[in-house]
Amino acid sequence: MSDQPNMPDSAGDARGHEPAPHTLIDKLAQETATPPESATGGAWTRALSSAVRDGLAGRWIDTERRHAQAGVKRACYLSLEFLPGRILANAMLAAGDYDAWARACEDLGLDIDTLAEHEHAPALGNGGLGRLAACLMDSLATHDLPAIAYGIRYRYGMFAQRIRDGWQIETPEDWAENGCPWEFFRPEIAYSISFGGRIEDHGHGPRWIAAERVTAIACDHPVPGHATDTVLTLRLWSPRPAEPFDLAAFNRGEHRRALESADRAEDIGRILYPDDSNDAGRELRLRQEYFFVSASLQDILRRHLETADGDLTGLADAVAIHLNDTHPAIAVAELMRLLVDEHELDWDRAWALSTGVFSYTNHTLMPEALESWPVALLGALLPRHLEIILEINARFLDWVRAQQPDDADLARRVSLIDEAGGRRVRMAHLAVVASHRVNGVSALHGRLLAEHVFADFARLFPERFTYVTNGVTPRRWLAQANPGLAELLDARIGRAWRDDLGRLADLAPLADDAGFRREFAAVKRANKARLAAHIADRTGITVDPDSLFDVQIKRIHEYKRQLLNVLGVITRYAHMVADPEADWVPRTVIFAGKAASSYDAAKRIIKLIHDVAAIVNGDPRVAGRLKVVFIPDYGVREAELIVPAADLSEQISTAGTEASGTGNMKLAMNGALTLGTEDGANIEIRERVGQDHIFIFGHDAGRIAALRAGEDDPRARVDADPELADALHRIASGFFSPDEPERFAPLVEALVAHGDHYKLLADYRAYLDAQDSIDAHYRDRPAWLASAVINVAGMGDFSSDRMAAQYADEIWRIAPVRDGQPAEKRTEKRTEKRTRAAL
Ligand code: 26W
Repeated sequence: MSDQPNMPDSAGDARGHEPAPHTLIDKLAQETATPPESATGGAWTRALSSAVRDGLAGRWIDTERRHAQAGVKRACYLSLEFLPGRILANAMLAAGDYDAWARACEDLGLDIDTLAEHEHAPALGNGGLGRLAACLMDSLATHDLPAIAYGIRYRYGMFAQRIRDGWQIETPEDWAENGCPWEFFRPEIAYSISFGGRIEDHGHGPRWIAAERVTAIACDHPVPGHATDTVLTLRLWSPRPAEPFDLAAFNRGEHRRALESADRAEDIGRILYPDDSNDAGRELRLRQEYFFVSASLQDILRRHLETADGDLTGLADAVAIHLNDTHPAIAVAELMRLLVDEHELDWDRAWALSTGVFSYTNHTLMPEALESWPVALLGALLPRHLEIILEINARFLDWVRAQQPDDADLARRVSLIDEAGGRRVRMAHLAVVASHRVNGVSALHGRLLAEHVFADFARLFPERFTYVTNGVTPRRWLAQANPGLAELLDARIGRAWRDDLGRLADLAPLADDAGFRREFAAVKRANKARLAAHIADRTGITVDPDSLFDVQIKRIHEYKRQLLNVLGVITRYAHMVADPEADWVPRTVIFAGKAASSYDAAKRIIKLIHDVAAIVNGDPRVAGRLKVVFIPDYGVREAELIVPAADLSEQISTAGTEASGTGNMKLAMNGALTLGTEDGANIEIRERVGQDHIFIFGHDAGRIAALRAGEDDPRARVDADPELADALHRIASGFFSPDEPERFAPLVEALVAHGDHYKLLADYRAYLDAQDSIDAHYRDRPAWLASAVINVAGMGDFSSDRMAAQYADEIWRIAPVRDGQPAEKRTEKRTEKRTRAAL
């Protein structure tokens, strides 16, 4: 690290620059060559970021040194997505010098919050899975757990969402356009990654003669722990062409062609793939996966060999390698290739090491999201890996047949190759076969994995299957996003909740304290006013901060059922128009979320929300008592504004489809009541906050499965419920889209004519009934506020600190490192153990 510009070359300057106005002025000169009198806000932000970053550098170097000297086992987290959000404020809060920097800024006539707004966050993920990776890293760092995360440095992250005439428009997200002060390119940490070509075997074992090579360069981001010296590394790989361009071709005048191979290399890091997308670009996606996996494993082995005198036998005691979903599953074949072909281990020893190091978290029950690759594509791009996968499969299936000789079909079902309809490699099966732990992300999801998705594997390897319920970091989602509530908590229950969220339980008795409820309500009101101003700024819509803020914020997907919410809004609107004088509870229904660019139904739902909003918001009979808003460009930043202002959190996915959800946790932690199905972590939230403080409705996962198996008749449901028929009719007939009456016909047809796969119609009535109970509860102000307080108090278990501790103890078997020694395992904070032999 010492050869990096702008970093102190000795850890002696560990704390870097102290917060002072003159430091900022110096930094302004060094970073931007601008005098204070002509500096823009952006320039000051660069100066501040640079000063804060300097403070991290020494601790970052020391952490690396401490981990190396302690010789402890380290977790390596492989993830194709990371959504860290803005880093500057978080880094200052972590170091405990936010207030001091704020004062330094103030002395210069600058507002620190305004400066922070200039930061462009790395948006390197689609949704929950990417944000979970960031929350996990925050917790690992805060609790001094030795870990490193690996991913891709996408040049363009998740697309920016614009709304034009109610439709989503995707535009490239150039997050690093103005430079990112938090990244450190390390050209000296570089690996060669091969693609294509053929295998030769001249009697000394197979040799891969690759057709193409790309270099992976490390680009490191610091992940500071809070109130500790630990700073972990997020290492993102950036591709470089082996040759910048073909000079001979260029000199012949073939300028475009001269750049072709360089472009192909750069393409690997060009963009983050949106989820659920089409077949286009699938080869590029596989190239991305292999690129980052190969670089990461080469890095892991190099570091291990450096400290283990070239001996690989202790690998599984030195590293744990975690597959964040199936996206990095090609790592299994790559590690075997490195161990067998490059390091000349025999197959059985290599396989024992592999199953010793790998573990795998699944994040989705959607069959279409379980990746599989055509055998032909994988063989063309990674010929040696295909051979290795086939060898793993042959040995595995031999073993399976010996285990279960009576089940003739079992081998077909568990095979790594799906032979039906074009041969494909099932990446999830590869991950399961090679991992000593396979976990779900909530209790229900863990059970559904073991009973359905991976049922055959759970019978073969019962000891592997477990679950670790997701969690979120209270530092970002409470302390940083909701400073008003954080201050109130500090005053009433002390500061310990920040790294021991279980302490929130101390709040429960205050639910009965009218004075506390008033203070709590004042914080919520201020957050709602802040959001109302943001909504006015972004959408031009005025909303009433005293109305009930009802929010559904997440990726737009049919399984998440934003459309059920819209049906509820339409029915409420019809009721209001029919009886405008009644005493309606004023509501603001807030949506935010992105639709995958190729997902037509999801994009139509966004348009429907806008069309419904235009009619409802403008109807004088409603008189502002129902407003619908869609906040564009949902991401970590928008979530930080919306979450603290929510009264009601809609978590209404079809039971058995949402693996966990983490927005549900963030919202409840900030005092929103949940309106949810018996899905994902909603079930565990109910256990913690109690039946009376949450609104659970609808069919459970078992009933949904039964409906899908044939009992359901969507048309009969519509015929039996005139309000449902009316809501659907309004959508289908063009009531909200007179300019194009057919616009939403496909959405209604999916429900009525094509089997209503996500069972909106089956849950519609129960959803409306639950909404009615919510209105009644909201009218009783003290009761509602008491419920909100009880929700906050009950969220102790949903900290990513608990999640990180479980991964560390039960899956990776790593222990915290402080001051050069592995620390005592901090078991006292653990909640009940959840690993079982079988679920
Ligand atoms: C095409 C590959 C692909 C498929 C799905 C890429 C990305 C995805 C998702 C968007 C994965 C995802 O974010 N899953 C979410 O993970 C969260 C963290 O565990 C869970 O809380 C959510 O329930 C789950 O949807």
